[in-house]
Amino acid sequence: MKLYYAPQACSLAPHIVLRELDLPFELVRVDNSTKQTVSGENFLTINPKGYVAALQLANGDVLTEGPAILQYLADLRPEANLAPANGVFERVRLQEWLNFVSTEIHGGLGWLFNSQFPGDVKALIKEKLFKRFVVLSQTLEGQDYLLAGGFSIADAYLFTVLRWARLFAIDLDDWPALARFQARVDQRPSVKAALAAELV
Ligand SMILES: N[C@@H](CCC(=O)N[C@@H](CS)C(=O)NCC(=O)O)C(=O)O
Repeated sequence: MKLYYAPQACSLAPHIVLRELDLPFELVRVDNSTKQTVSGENFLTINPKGYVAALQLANGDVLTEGPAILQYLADLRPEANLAPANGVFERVRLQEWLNFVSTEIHGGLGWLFNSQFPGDVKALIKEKLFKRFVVLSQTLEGQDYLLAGGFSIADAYLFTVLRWARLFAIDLDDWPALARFQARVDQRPSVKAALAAELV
């Protein structure tokens, strides 16, 4: 498998999960401003949507959209328990979190990268985002991870996008359960290895 990624982008989540699962993979760095891979390939021929993450499978198929990629990977090694089995209620709970992280947290923080948005618009975005942080805190005050059963792909995703908070002068210490969550996930060997690999 090939994971098309950009350093510190949302593609870090499937990168962490590939390492959690100890699956063989190749990392292909994409320059998001030029849409070229490190070897000069036109990334738009891989993913016409033009964004990471994209996962190319051995048969050439390309899978996009973080929550889909994460679930595909987790199901390759069900024994690692990064996702409850399909067909049980907890899987739907996982999907509920994946969607929340995608639309409310990834989406919210993602808007803040837009340099064309004026300060007052960004303030409104932050106001909404902080309400979502309260929702996350309510769960993470009572348990270490989003699912009661332990670390899952949703945590890899949440950790990835919450890392961007500091870029926008958002101090996660204002939500202590979130700061503790970040510190906890940051300690995982898969996370350390993925971050180190992306800095190269
Ligand atoms: N809906 C996509 C969004 C992916 C996304 O936002 N990727 C960002 C990096 S975090 C990106 O590559 N942006 C570049 C662009 O849109 O040109 C997903 O959930 O995977």
